Amino acid sequence: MNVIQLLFSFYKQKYLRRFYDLPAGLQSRQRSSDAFRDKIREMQSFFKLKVTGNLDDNTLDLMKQARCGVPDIGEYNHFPRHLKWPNNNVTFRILNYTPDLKKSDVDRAIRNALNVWADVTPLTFKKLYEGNADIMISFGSREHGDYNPFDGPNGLLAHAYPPGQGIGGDTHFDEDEDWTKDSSAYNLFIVAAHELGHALGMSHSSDAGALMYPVYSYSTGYPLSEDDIEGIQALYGPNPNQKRVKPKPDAPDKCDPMLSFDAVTELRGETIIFKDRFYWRIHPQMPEPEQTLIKSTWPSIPNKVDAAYENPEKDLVIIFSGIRMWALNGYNLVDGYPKYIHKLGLPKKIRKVDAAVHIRDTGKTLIFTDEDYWRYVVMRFFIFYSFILFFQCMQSIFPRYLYFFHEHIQYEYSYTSKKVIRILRTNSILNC
Ligand SMILES: [Ca+2]
Ligand SMILES: [Ca+2]
Ligand SMILES: [Ca+2]
Ligand SMILES: [Zn+2]
Ligand SMILES: [Zn+2]
Repeated sequence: MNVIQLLFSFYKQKYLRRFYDLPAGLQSRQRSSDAFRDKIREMQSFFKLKVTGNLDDNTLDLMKQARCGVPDIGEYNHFPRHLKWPNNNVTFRILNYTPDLKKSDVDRAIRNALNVWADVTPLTFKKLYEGNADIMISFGSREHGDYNPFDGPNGLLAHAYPPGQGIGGDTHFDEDEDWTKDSSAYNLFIVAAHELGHALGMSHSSDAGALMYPVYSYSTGYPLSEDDIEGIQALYGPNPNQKRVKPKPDAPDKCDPMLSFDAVTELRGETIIFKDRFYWRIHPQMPEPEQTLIKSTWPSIPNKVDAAYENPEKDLVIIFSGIRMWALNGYNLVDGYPKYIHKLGLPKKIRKVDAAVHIRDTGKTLIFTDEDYWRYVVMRFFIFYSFILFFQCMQSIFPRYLYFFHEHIQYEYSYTSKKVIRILRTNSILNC
């Protein structure tokens, strides 16, 4: 083991100790490695990864993501579960401010984050400027007074304590992060809404679409999912004023018979399927498709992908959303993007791409738009079959076939014989 491997091994143990209560300093080597593997399994099952007990790439990738400092396993939380504030009028106080933002931006982020929860419950929040409030909010770095230190930039972003006396409800943000009101670094409103969920008694959710999912991701719009709303209403009941909120759509169910896709592409032998804020990754060696939030892998790509294709000769995947496109090399974003789709020579009136595919045999890329179907050959376009207008999405898995996905049906099209040879359900590609 070299120094880097050794440091990394310490880091992984720390992660499992912090979030999965891996006991520190067990005597026997055998027992300690068994405990380590058990905790890896617990973590893999929480995050719905394949449960192997091994630190595979997916597990390691997750460990590197920025997240909340509260443990994932409720029973191992330092406090009993299902704590709540005894009355619905909760007080809060902002003890200090981050220099990263204007004071008024911090006030607004905290107020909006509290409103997210007030919208769906009978809770009201009163701001105090002195004395002791139920929820004391502060920014600090490293050891900041609760023997629960932060870790410098990235990694842990914030933590909060469940309702109760003293430190209960208190919410701390890591000042070593760069706090923003947009997506350029960590968005204070989103992190605050998550942490204040803990301060009201919520534990972590393993639903990647929930606000209470422990890993940070940026999104716009109302941040609660159905899962979050059920959780908070189980504690406090619904809002008697019937404030109508539109929850974020839940993570799509891969076996929903009516499932349709937004976009499909290959990526170095894997298949990537975009749907809403999520994508599935299908690897030939993995029995189960893996579902991840788009934002947690590519924070700058919008939550709605219109089309995508792989150009294997250039080892690039092009992703379209609205009038812009992004390029990936492997899972990494390529510098110099996003670019406008009109750079491809599309007419200015085209505001989005419906589907795109690259045909390996010919080295040509086909781009579909609302009104027309284009074949793109080094800045030249010409009209192709008109029936394809209706198909939202397509891909080629095997060199001889194209798969046209239209709503919940897929058509297997042989472009050597130029006809549809099989009709399948869209989600058959997801093992359903
Ligand atoms: Ca308190
Ligand atoms: Ca940190
Ligand atoms: Ca800072
Ligand atoms: Zn959390
Ligand atoms: Zn703290």
